[in-house]
Amino acid sequence: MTSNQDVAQDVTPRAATDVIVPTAEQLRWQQLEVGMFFHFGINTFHAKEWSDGSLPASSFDPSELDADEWVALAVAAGATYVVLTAKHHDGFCLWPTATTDYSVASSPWRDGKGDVVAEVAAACRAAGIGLGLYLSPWDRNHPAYEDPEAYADVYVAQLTELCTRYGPLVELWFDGAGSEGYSYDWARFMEVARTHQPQAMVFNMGAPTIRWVGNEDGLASDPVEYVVHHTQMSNYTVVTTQFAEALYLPPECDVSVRRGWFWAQDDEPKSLEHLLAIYYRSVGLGANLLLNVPPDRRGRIDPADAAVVTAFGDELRARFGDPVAAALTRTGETTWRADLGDEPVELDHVLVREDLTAGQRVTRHEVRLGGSVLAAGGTVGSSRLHVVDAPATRELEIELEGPDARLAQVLVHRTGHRTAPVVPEGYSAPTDYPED
Ligand code: FUL
Repeated sequence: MTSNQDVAQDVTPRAATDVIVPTAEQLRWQQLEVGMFFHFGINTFHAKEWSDGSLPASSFDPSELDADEWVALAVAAGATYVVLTAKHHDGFCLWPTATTDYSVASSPWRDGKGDVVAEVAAACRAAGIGLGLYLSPWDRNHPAYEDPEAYADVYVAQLTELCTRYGPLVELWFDGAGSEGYSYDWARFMEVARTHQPQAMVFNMGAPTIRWVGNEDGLASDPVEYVVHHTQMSNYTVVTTQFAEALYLPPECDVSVRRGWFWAQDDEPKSLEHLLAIYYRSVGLGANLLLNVPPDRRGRIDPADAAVVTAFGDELRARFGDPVAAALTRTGETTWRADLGDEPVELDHVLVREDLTAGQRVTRHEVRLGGSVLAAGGTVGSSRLHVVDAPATRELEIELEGPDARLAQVLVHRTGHRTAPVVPEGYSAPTDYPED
């Protein structure tokens, strides 16, 4: 038996009594499964991961920006939403904002009349996928940042512009990096989100509805707890945010297709095997995956990135695009029979989904065939993928432990692969501050 249950423990244990019911919006977001992150901004033009807000706006000049191409790649990868860095830590705004001159309006791109956020929003609308926006709280350019009260006005204005100009948003991404020790007026920021984008998920800060998984490798680990008492702040600190009470916060696993979040000439994409391993360890463990693909200085997708990300989407469709759905019958307090039809079905993967409408309840589970255990693990959540070594069969047995645990769906796949893809030995995303 090969399975993905033997991965490291998550850091956020919950009490057995913490069953919290998710909102309909949270459940909808969990079904989105894969998103695509686009890191694009002033850094793109200087091969930098972070910059301090002093790089000239005049250097932002993509020659062939094509948001339709970005979004087409997201669709090819199987993503159902995108998240764009509207403003990274350097403070450079990709939309013409009234709050600062440090924006596309001061750049030569489209004669200072362009709006990257609008172009990406239009491309998403045309492709029928969701849009999320990243607005860094940490702002290294705006003079008001030194004064939290004055900066709150700026941030409220920026968030209001983003929440009112570009249609419905799937997600508002609040990155904790660089914000240790700073006191933001989250009550005001959340009021903006609630007023203008009540359905949008709030990532990790303020009054969050989804959380950061706790690393930038794109990897969740079993158990994947949706109910937690704290979130972790960023990859560069051990600081956490504690909540007075437990919250239902399903995790999102963010990872870049390259080492860097922004495009740089000398960087290169991860292998197909590595991307598949990330998928198995994120979506396959019941977490969303947010895969970053950084547009280059032309404002186009680097062909090397496009090739591997397209291959990733193709491979996912080849493996999981034609499942056999089991008919489920409850056979006991904790057991279900999963009928696969009249003829024996060949299979090498089993996907189990928990019914989360009354909260996350499964703490342990097994997939069995004729009494022998094919796969076992802790949480199931929105989707739990197991690689199994099994003969063709007409039925499986599923056991779910946990208070009033409920089964939603069982799918079996014949992918031709009987081992899970693996992350290259020793790979992990940087945890030191990048150089300015
Ligand atoms: C980090 C940031 O510092 C990186 O630049 C990137 O935006 C990543 C998603 O989050 O913490």
